[in-house]
Order: sequence, then structure tokens, then C-alpha cells
Amino acid sequence: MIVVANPPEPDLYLFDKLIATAFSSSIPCAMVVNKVDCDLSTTKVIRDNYSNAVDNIFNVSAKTGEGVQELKEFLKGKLVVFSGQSAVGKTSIVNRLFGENRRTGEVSYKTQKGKQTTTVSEITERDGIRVIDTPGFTAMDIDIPEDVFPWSYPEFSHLANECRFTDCRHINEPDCAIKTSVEKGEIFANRYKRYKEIYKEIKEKDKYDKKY
Ligand SMILES: Nc1nc2c(ncn2[C@@H]2O[C@H](COP(=O)(O)OP(=O)(O)OP(=O)(O)O)[C@@H](O)[C@H]2O)c(=O)[nH]1
Ligand SMILES: [Mg+2]
Ligand SMILES: [Zn+2]
Repeated sequence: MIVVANPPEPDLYLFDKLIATAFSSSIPCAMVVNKVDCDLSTTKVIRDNYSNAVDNIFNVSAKTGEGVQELKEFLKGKLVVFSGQSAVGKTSIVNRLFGENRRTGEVSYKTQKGKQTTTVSEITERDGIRVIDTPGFTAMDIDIPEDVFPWSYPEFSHLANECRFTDCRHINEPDCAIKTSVEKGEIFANRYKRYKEIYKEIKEKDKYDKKY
């Protein structure tokens, strides 16, 4: 489960990589937009970019408790990992869900980033739910092979057989079903734009790995 909020400024590249990594490992993925008591614009950004890429999107406030009951119902019987940037409120949500009192931190006024309050992953088992709270992070290396990455996007996968070339990377190939779908507005344009950037990043990394 990817936890998102503003502040800190949402890093959509990071979410793209997390979703691709989960999907290519067959791990179901949902998102939680926290801090809706102080910011509502992020809920739209996340919906636009990810509504056809993740199983569910929950809008909550760990501060007021809004939306937390609905999230709790969804989590019943599941083992879930809370991951995301520092200071989005992962620990605060765990506290609100179970009446815990784990240490939470702030967003730094100067950098507008979190302060890495949680330093080790911890599991809470209660009410038929198992949640692993993890330390926040700011960047991640993507470890998906260049030929697998083009099929690591959930909303691309149902078009898998419609590109002219079976090994289509959806970049410059003719008759690419993904590009057509972007033009039709079925795949969100900014998400595709970032897809091309991340693909480039993986290619660069492969080149480097081969060289050294
Ligand atoms: N306004 C508002 N602030 C919140 C909410 N949830 C958490 N916060 C604040 O956000 C800050 C960070 O919360 P944490 O729960 O420590 O965030 P975290 O994601 O666990 O951070 P790391 O452990 O560093 O990864 C704290 O100052 C919280 O009080 C919310 O729903 N609304
Ligand atoms: Mg924490
Ligand atoms: Zn294609």
C-alpha cells in the first residue's frame, strides 16, 4: 500500500516505480492519500494518474479520522506493507487504526521533506489485520529488466497482444496499442510521459552494468 500526502511534495516517479515493481511481482497494490484535512488537490492528482493502475485509492486523514474506518474494513484479513515518502503519515495512520502511540515526526520547514522518523520496519497485528510500517524513503532504484518493464504497467497489460510487435517497448514503434490508447485519453498522458523517462533510466543502467 503506497501512502501519499502533501506535504511532502508527492513524487510520482517514485509511485510509478513502486507500482511497476509490485505488479511485476504479482503483489496487489492500493494507495492511501492522507492529510485530506489540509489538502484536497492531491486526491485528484492521484485519481487522474492511478485510478486504472491500482486496485483501490483511499482518501483519509489520520488527524481527524476521516476515511479511516473504510480503510480498516478493506485491510481486514490482509497482510499489508505501508510504504512511501517520509512524513506522509504512515505511522500516524497505524496509530489511528489501532489506537497505538508510535513516534511520529514532522515535515522540515526548510526542505519540505520528512525527517525519517521511523527507522526500522515494525509489524502490528490487531483486529485481524497485519500492517508493516516501514521507514520512509526519497528515491528507489528500479530493478526490472528492460524487456519486462513495458509490461509492468497494470493499465497497459490488457493491451498486451495489440501492439504490432510482440516485443514492443511502446516508445517509437509503429502500430503501438499503448500510444493509441494514450492519444485516446484512456491511458493518462503524464503517466505515459514518465513511463518513457523511466524506461530510458533502465536502459542507461543496463548499459552501465554491461560496461563495468
Ligand atoms: N494535517 C495532518 N497532518 C498529519 C496527518 N497525518 C500525519 N500528519 C503529520 O505528518 C507528520 C508525519 O507523520 P508520520 O506519521 O511520522 O509520517 P511517516 O510517514 O511515518 O514518516 P517516516 O516515519 O519518517 O517515514 C506528523 O507531524 C504528523 O502529525 C493528517 O492526516 N493530517
Ligand atoms: Mg513513520
Ligand atoms: Zn506498444
